[in-house]
Amino acid sequence: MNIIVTGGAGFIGSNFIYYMLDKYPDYRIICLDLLTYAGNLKTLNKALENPNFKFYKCDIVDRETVFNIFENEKPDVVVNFAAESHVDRSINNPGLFLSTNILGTQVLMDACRAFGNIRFHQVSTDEVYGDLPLDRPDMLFTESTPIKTSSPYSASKAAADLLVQAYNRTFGLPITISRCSNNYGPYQFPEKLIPLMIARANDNKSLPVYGKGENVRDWLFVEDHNRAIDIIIRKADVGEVYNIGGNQELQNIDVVKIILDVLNKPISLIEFVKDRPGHDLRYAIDASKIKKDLGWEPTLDFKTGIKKTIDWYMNNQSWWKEIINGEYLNYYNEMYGNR
Ligand code: NAD
Ligand code: TDX
Repeated sequence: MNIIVTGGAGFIGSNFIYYMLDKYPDYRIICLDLLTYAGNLKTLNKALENPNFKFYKCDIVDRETVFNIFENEKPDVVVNFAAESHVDRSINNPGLFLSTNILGTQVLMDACRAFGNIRFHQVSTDEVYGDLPLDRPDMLFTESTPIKTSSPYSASKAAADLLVQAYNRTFGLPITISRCSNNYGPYQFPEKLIPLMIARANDNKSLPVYGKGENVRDWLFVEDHNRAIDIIIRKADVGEVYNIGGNQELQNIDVVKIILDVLNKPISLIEFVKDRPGHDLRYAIDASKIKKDLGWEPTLDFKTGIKKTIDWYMNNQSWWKEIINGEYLNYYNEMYGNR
């Protein structure tokens, strides 16, 4: 089996590559990644030593290069992780999100059509459903919840998600889609809530919590997400859409307090800052369809997963410190300078 993994130098994609190389020693994994600010080739150092792994620095929007790679590599399956993925950046620069997330997905699906109707898996997100009220714990996103987005990021992911469904209906492309809740774990870029708070708390810096910290996210350990994708690409029927969630809903303020507690740092590091515009209130997933059809369930609760994650960040400080010493510093001032 030859699998093209796009966005494999980023957080979830790199974890997926290691998961697959470990589980299927005879599979070939071909990674396409543009190495934007969020992609880090160092993350793939160990994979690069494996003869069954190949890396191409490639923009998924670049049709000619993508088609050449497909022609040479003859993939059986494509898993599309590549995306601009940070909501705050999409508020500052929506155009890039529309290009990568929508047009890049189109180019990849055109290549799948051109080289033999290759199976295509789209890594979508629960953010396509918009948000749920804070005072209705009974409400959950199901796969038939209407698409209703809040940020340029989620709108671009929703457009891609719909385009993938359209390619199935119009052209018969064999697709599947997964819509997952918030991931955490090793190799997450320290601009997202959990790694940002771990890195800053470790350095005794203030922890910027948006608004009152009341917003709720459902947290899933990254390996549980990748195990679900593996099951979907091997077992799911063509055309199916699956929600994936951890069933671990927490308010942001509680996530930050747990991190402070594990790191033995004072609560006084928390600083409430101006809220994110259009900030989604609550995400919560009904993942009963994937359990019923494919037998997938999350294995790690948040308490266990966050300890593993904090251990990883403490044992791999050079990975995130090198990021923070680079472009990240300018980015941080751009985002938080006026808050
Ligand atoms: P990430 O930002 O860590 O990684 C994205 C990767 O895509 C990077 O390596 C980057 O270099 C690459 N990339 C960006 N633009 C590209 C382009 N034009 N061509 C080729 N490569 C490009 O993101 P992540 O958190 O790992 O998310 C991966 C996917 O999962 C995304 O599609 C995201 O929407 C989705 N998702 C993420 C979460 C989450 O909690 N992180 C939850 C649900 C869904
Ligand atoms: O500094 C911060 N302070 C803060 O309070 C940051 C970076 C975030 N937050 C809040 C905003 C959110 O309510 O924490 C929550 C999580 O924020 P992010 O880590 O930016 O994630 P989110 O906006 O929930 O989106 C994530 O989950 C869905 C991923 O980034 C998306 O790619 C995925 O689709």
